[in-house]
Amino acid sequence: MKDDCIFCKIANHVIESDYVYEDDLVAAFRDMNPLAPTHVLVMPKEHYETIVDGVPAQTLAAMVHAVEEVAKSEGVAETGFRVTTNTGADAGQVVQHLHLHVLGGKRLTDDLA
Ligand code: DGP
Repeated sequence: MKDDCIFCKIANHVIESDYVYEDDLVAAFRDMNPLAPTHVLVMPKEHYETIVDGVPAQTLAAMVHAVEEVAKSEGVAETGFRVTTNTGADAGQVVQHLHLHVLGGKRLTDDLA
């Protein structure tokens, strides 16, 4: 855990949040500025800055599993949803702790770029 990282603190319950899924490796909680009816952040409990920061395969698999669990529990697995991860400055990454955005619950726009 990185002491000055807000997502480390939330993922490890140093600060509590609105969790929707959790296991040994991963936590998922609602984004504080939701862009869609479902906007959940899925992240590892260990600190990695981005998806290209040497994340172990087991952790990546746990994150994908968490996406499936969240999509099902949020009711968007059938209707459709989007998974994104902002990586670095050009993508506008604000929090430097790897996280996947799970967005759904409405018809999403095409403007990914
Ligand atoms: P980005 O790093 O660009 O993927 O954006 C970070 C996202 O994390 C943004 O949608 C807002 C959200 N966020 C930032 N700080 C907190 C927080 O303390 N709690 C929650 N629930 N969400 C946060």
